[in-house]
Amino acid sequence: MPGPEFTPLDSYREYPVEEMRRRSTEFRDELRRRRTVRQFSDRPVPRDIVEACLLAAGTAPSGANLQPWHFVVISDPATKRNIRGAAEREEREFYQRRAPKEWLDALAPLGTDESKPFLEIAPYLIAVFAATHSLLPDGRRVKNYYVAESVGIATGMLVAGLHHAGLVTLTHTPSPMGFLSAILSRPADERPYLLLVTGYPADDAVVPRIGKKSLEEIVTFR
Ligand code: IYR
Repeated sequence: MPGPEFTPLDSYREYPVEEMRRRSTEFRDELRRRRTVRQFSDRPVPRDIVEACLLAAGTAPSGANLQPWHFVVISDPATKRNIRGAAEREEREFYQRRAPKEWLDALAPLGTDESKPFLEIAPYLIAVFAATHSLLPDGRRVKNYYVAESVGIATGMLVAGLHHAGLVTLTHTPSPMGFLSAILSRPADERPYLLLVTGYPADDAVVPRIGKKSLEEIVTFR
């Protein structure tokens, strides 16, 4: 096993406190403008923009730096149609049979239902997979650690990056989503984590009137 190798931390930048204050509030306000959108335009998005956002997501911290994520970027119309068909089959089951009343009550303010036309309309569907194992450069297959945490952080960074670039996303979690592994031919040690619908919003897109919790509600200082 090779020992650790270190290099100076030359990427770090310290800012004067006033500049830190400005940067933190600007970032807060930028993220506060982000909304989950369910009505997409079919306008194409240059692939290099999505690639830059994926590279940003790939900088996320991960257990033992094993980077247990894989992103499948789907723009092929036939694959999108397959995914929509499979997702709507699961969602119909969910809304008409599987979901307990309590869950449907929690979803009511969002106005969601089993119809998922955006899966065909949006230019990109980014299927995020979480890998239970990694293949090292030397060919060894090792177990990944803190997979859900690592992939969750990377996905959050991807959502923030796409928003920052000027796109909108929908974090879609058809349940169960095993069909994504089959349609996208992913190996058994990769679990579908979520489907990130990505593109421009439709001109007439609307969003539910819902809010975020206050600082007092989400934070305790002690
Ligand atoms: N997967 C379903 C239901 C759904 C569940 C939750 I929790 C949401 O925040 C939103 C939707 C759907 O996509 O409609």
